[in-house]
Amino acid sequence: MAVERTFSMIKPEGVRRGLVGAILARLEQKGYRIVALKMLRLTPEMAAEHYAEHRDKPFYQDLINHITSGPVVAMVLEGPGVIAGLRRLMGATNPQEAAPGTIRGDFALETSHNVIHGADSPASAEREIAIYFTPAELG
Ligand code: D4T
Repeated sequence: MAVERTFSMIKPEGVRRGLVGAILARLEQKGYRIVALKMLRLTPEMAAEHYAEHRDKPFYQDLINHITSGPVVAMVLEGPGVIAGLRRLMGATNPQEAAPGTIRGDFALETSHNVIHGADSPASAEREIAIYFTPAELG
């Protein structure tokens, strides 16, 4: 079976605050392989596609405004159990509830600015990878 892979993104405040290196270091130290990596600024169309499942949520417009407010770092990570493992490394969605030692627990305070995204299922991972990367970029 192919090695499991997932999609992750360092959100604009993570880039703005200079946390890219610290966050990538944690992911690599855990043992995950960075298969593809790019910095880009999301268009409103890409943001809408990424967050389609949240279209009807009250926080949707703020989410779109925020995620398009500056460059993000998008990546594909590979490793055994990486989808659930990345979610554990990220910590709870609300950083005030995220355990110390997790990325959100150590680097964030607000749900709207929780510094990192990680796909929550194999289907989401594949859907999100296709928004950001071409097959050729995945080596
Ligand atoms: P992502 O998708 O960014 O990895 O976050 P989670 O998977 O942990 O959380 P989510 O899908 O429920 O939320 C997506 C995104 O919306 C922001 N958000 C969420 C927000 O601004 N206010 C809220 O009340 C919630 C629930 C944060 C993450």
